[in-house]
Amino acid sequence: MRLPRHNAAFCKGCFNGFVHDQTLKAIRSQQMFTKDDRIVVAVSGGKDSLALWDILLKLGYRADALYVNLGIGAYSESSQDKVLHFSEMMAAAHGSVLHVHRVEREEGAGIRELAMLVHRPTCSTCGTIKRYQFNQVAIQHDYDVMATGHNLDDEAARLLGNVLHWQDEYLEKQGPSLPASVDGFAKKVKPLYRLTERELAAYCILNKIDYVVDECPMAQGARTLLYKEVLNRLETESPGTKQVFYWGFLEKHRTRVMPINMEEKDRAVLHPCSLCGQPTTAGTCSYCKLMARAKASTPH
Ligand code: Q46
Ligand code: ZN
Repeated sequence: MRLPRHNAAFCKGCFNGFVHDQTLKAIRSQQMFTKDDRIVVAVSGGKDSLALWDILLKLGYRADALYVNLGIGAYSESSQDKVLHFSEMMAAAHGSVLHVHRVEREEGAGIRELAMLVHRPTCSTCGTIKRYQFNQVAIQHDYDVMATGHNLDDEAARLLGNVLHWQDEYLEKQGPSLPASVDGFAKKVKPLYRLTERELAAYCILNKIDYVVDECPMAQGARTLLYKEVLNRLETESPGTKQVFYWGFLEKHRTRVMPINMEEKDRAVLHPCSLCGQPTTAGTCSYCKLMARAKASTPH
């Protein structure tokens, strides 16, 4: 496996060592969690999240997982199959638990139907529901931290989007470790931010992790895909561009006092939702509002 950005090439054993080292470096340098913490990994059936679950278990961390079935036809069924297969073959041997949440069963309709009922884009409806469910499982089952499989490509593309539109508020909050700002909000971390999509796909293939290759059908045409293409083009011409861009941002970010101020700002404005108790800036949280609107629009 050639890694031009590190000016190196690895055999299978050394490549696995490289992936594990990069993950450990991320966990330790950002103080994400320790061996005593209980972690819940957000798995989708894709390469990144399954690789993350695998890596954390092999490194000896206490990692369970949550899969949210969005009810998007064949895509959701095949991604759930991959998650169940990994859980039975690998995670169970480590005593790791998989939680499954089915949107159709719990929220009464699939993500596309819910989005139509509330007249909102599917991805924003999906984001609200996933954030809510992950946070709820983390709190209910007493997990210390929630981990997602976002990789270097995801984070660099997101940074590019935020910079292009000068979205200061998002730039302030972008980072691989978001503290639990108030009681009722789980700490969120991204331990794969030092690894690229290509490296994680290779890790899955080398370690026989079967993952769903197709992107979610709703992602087609998303801006992020365009930003990834542009960054890949730059990376081909000049290896290391993505890491210089994103890691450089983190380095500059670290030297500012922003994260502490953000935490204080969040503490000041968040309080429990009047219906479900999860933290919100309004009287009722966005999940409860969304579900109330969906219910009101459902034909009787
Ligand atoms: S938001 Fe949109 Fe993704 Fe949800 S509906 Fe699919 S593409 S999965 S990260
Ligand atoms: Zn609520």
